[in-house]
Amino acid sequence: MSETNPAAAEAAPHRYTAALAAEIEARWQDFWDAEGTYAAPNPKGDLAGDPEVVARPKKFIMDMFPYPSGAGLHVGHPLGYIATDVYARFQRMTGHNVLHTLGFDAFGLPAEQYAVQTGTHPRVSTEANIKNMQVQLRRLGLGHDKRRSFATIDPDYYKWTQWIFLQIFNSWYDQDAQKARPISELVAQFESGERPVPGGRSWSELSSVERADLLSEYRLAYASDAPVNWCPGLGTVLANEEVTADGRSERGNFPVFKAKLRQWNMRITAYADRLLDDLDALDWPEAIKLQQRNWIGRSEGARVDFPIDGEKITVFTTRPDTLFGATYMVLAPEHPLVEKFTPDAWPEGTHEVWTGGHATPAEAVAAYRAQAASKSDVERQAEAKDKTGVFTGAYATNPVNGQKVPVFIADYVLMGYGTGAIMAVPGHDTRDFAFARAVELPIVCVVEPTDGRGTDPATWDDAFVSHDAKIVNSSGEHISLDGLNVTEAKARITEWLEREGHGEGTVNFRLRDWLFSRQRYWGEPFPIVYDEDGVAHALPESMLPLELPEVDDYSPRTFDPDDADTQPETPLSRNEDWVNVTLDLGDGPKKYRRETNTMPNWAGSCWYELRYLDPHNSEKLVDPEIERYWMGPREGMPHGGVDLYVGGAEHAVLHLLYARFWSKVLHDLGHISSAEPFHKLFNQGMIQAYVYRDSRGIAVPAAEVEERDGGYWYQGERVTRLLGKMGKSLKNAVTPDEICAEYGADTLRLYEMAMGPLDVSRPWDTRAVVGQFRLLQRLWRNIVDEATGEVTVVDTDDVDEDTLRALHKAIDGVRGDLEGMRFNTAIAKVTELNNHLTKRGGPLPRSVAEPLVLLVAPLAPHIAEELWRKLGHTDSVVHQDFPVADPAYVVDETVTCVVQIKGKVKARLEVSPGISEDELEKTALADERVVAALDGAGIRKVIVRAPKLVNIVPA
Ligand code: ANZ
Repeated sequence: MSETNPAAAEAAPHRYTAALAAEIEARWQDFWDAEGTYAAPNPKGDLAGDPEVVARPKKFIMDMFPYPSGAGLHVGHPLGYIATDVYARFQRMTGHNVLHTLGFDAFGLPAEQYAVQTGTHPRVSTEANIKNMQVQLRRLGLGHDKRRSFATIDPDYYKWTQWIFLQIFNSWYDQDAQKARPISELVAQFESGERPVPGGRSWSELSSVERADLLSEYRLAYASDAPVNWCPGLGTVLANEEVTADGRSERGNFPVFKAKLRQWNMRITAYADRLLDDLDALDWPEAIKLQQRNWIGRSEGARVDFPIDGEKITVFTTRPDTLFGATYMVLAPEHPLVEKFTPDAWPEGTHEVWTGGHATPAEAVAAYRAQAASKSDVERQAEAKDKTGVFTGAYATNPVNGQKVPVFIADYVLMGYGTGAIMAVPGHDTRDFAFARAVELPIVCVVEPTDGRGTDPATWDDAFVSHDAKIVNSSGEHISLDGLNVTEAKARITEWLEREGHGEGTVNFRLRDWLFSRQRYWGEPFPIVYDEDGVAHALPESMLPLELPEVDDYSPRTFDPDDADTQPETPLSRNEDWVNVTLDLGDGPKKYRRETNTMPNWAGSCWYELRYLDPHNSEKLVDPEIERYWMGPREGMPHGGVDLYVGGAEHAVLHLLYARFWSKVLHDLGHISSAEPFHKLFNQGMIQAYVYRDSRGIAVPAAEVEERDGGYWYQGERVTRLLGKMGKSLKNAVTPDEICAEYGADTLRLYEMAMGPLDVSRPWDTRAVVGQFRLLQRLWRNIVDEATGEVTVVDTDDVDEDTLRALHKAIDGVRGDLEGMRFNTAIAKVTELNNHLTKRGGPLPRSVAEPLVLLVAPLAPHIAEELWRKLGHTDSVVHQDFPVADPAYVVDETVTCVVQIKGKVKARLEVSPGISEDELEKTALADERVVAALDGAGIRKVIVRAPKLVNIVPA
């Protein structure tokens, strides 16, 4: 493949071979490191640098940082890193101060699991993995500012993760101001009486525990006993975002149960509206915005109170317009009011299907609750028709018409959504319809069907669901909605409910608070201690970082994956010396117990962009001036943020939502000027690979498969080929190291960028890599004499017109393509130019060779640096100006086409030499002189000789 023929090597000792590429690449990588070529200066601080560079426009370009796994990289991993590197290099060459670096996201489950399996400390294996990855990445020639790199496990870094946690803990969301404020300001409001203390007592009358409990209702980070996702198989609780649609753990695929456990939460729901609204101004793929919108799930509707025994049940509905059709109510089985309203005996004449055969309502409720507890939320919400439930024996009153409606419990209503109670409108809600049919409840039509089924629900097979129809059967003593459309009726009834005190318009969100504790060792410890009353206290900043203790047993306690009744145990709790401490938190030494949960692995990636800006600052997480310089709001970026963030689409609702939330809190508290972390987001595609399987379906080593006779063969046996993921388990992983050894990093970079548009997934094909190697060989040969190693360019102003056109068109095209991240078409244009020059032959004029090298520089930086120096330059190619096309050579050259009618010249047209016959005919017939000359006469025949002649024969 690469040059191994000894005779050829002797004839051309300076040919671009893999060996030469390796030598060039290692040499320039060392040089760049030594010179700090990619250092991006800050306006101030320890990374302050050349004010002239700082005065330029800036670009902050970022990758989703890697998790340092033990398997190392395959060629799929660096796709995005190469792309951002090409883009960053182009930006440097177009006059920007570019910040581009890469850190490591190094806390989390895999390191811990690996550590448990092998008995090595997670820090040891993680640091080894980081080293290994750094070697692999360095080999690719990525232009990172290494002074700014860090790992999330560095105590200097997680000190600030803990500090941010405390900022969140020590703040509350002021609904009036629509922003987070310090909790001390809330305390002041309670103290002064400006804000009444619920329950009627004054702040000074509350005990420390009562005060802590009250503040906990407001804090943006708070501990609560709400039901959480407990995964015995992993031994930890999980955030909603980490649970799959079928109620299992995203990692490990274990069952997840709802359990009541005291856990830390982040009040992300306070930001639901802003998280939605601010999406609009972000330059993100629409698909990701949509996923976030759906996850946040804003529903407009109303809360309606149904009186019952002098109290009320409040429901959330998106369809208050259907209130006249509410013929029963359903509470979630766990709803706290169920016991309260359940009577001792069934009311007279209660239907058998309503009681489920139980002797008393209490018995029916208990039996049903037990059954519901064993199902996941997803199972409960499944579209299957068999909706189950039982009557509680209680009746409430529909406020709009005074009708008594029976109250049921049914598991299709979830406790965690809305108010955990619904008004059931079986005529117009499919789930309610199914349930009403199953237990013989009345169904009323209040929205006139537009599909011809008529208004008698007895004849229907399903609910009639429409937002665009007329309201009927909805007149009462106090209000009538009849004849209104759905939207008008919603407005009218909401206004009535509010006026009469029966409810109010409201917005409900699907988003839940973010469960923030994990029962793991390998994560950031919480900077929280508990006093003897169990009240949580923040550690003062001076005690940060709170380092992870060195322990012997860091393994999580896992359980039978199916045993929902287990309880998590935190590894840190086994370490009594660390857990029990005497601290002086300002009021003298006292005994405390440390929080023993750790933070989820998302914490470290929630704010890392900020630390890249000012990585060594020991006073602040980031200096405000430096943050404003790199990330502050500016034209077109009203919330500020990173200029370009590239990574996989799988992070749509986890990392990207959490990071946005933390940015907003830090922004509200005045620590940063940006209110969004990432202004532009780009999702790269995946590099896929062929998976070859034998007749048993077992993957065979892809590298050893032969293609012949239209089939694929492995050790004499025919195998099948399918496109799949790349990885060790499928025996098709190709490492960047292999490709670098075979051809060099520049070839690998070009190949990955040339495979297709960056956002599209593409199959890897090792055999095709050589094509890009040949391009670099021809480029080299166009500038360097392979026998002597000397450059062959000549200093002359005399350049042929064809070459000037080819050059300037390439400059123009490549510039646009690199700016637009169309790296594949940029490479096609470089190839076309290079082919033109190869065909042209002869020594290249310097005025052509130099821009050619500059065009290549962002894509294949090592060979470009080498050629640039060979061309006599003493400064790096990295900071040269990218060439600018001369427009005179970019516009297409034209030829004159003569248009004749009956042999007489009527017009002359300037057209492109490559114009098609069809297009030329159309252009000629549309020309106004031709139209005038024809004067409405029909056409018998048109003879076209592109590009020079059109002859029209009128009818
Ligand atoms: C009456 C009604 C009539 C409803 C109708 C729908 C159609 P989204 O859009 O997802 O917000 N609902 C409310 N809380 C619920 C809970 N905890 N568990 C299950 N279902 C619940 O859905 C809101 C609608 O879902 C609400 O509007 C309520 O049913 C139901 F023709 O109220 B509706």
